Amino acid sequence: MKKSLAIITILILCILAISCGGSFSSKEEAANVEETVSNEYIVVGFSQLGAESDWRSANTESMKAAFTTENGYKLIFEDGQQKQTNQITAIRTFIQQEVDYIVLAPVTETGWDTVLQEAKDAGIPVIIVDRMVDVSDDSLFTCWVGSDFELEGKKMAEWLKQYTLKEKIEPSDIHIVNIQGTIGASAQIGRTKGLADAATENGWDLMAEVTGDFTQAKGKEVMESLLKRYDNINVVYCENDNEAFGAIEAIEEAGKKTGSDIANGEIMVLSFDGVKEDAMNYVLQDKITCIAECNPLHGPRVKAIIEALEAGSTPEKYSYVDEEIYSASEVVKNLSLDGTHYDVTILTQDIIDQRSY
Ligand code: GZL
Ligand code: ZN
Repeated sequence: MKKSLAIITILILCILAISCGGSFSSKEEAANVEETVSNEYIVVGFSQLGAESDWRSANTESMKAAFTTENGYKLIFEDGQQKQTNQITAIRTFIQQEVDYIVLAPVTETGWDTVLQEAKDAGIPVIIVDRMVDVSDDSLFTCWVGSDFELEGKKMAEWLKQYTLKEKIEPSDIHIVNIQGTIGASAQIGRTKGLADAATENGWDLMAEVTGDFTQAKGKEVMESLLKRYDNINVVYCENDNEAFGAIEAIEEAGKKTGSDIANGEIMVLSFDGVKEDAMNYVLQDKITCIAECNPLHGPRVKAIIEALEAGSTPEKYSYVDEEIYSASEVVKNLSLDGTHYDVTILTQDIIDQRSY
């Protein structure tokens, strides 16, 4: 679009110049016109997967705040409503519009090869954000920015293991269900694997894995059916906060209480994301006992990648965002995983107030 925008602008200039008798009435007008020509925008087509969660809203805000006209960008935003077909259509539209860059937040990992090949054939760089794409040829995208989802799952499972050791809870007394995210999304694949491997290793009773599609409504529906199926659930692993909100509603409507005191009949809720206000406030109230953060602020990172590409340099192919683990419980203060040390952030209102999302 940058290219054709410049051509159109120059054409308008010529018409203007001829119609004004070949010159401009004032220096100021010429400067204004000059400004228009130089005011080239980098046009970015962003295919966002949906608006299913607080995390997704924060992610969208971060991208919109980065790609403003003040910063020299024109952002074309398309919401895929959690359907891959909508995202593929959006990418094809961006190609027709001759955008300068395509940014894709893919709903699931597979099924992108054909449309990314079309973008490559059109000479438009593609940057993947958040979840990963599983393509036959990784030259089909230029860069990826996101989270290590399996590490998030491993951190959460390690937190639970430390908790059971400190509280002297037998591994076989952990009766856990997993309300999974959208099946096939990298966040679901990684978080599910992190728990499943730990359950096997530690001897936990992982009774069910059912998708809640990262939404509050589905999370509640799934929790209601799990409570009917099992009378001994004492840990609920939710693959995002919005599912956790739904699960907590179902648990409370069933006359039970969520909290860390599983020895006294409370149902412990574990979750991912950590978007304030609601989720982090739930941790302060011990309605959610532990959250593995998932950082949604990809806007500045993608902007830096585009600026690097514009300057002709080659940014890292894969860049991971840093993420914490939060709990109000003082029982577990740090984790060590594969030789790496992670401090648990013991959550306070001040910490929540200082967070930017
Ligand atoms: C994770 C992201 C997930 C969030 C959910 O990076 O893909 O999708 O954890 C969101 O809240 O729906
Ligand atoms: Zn430390």
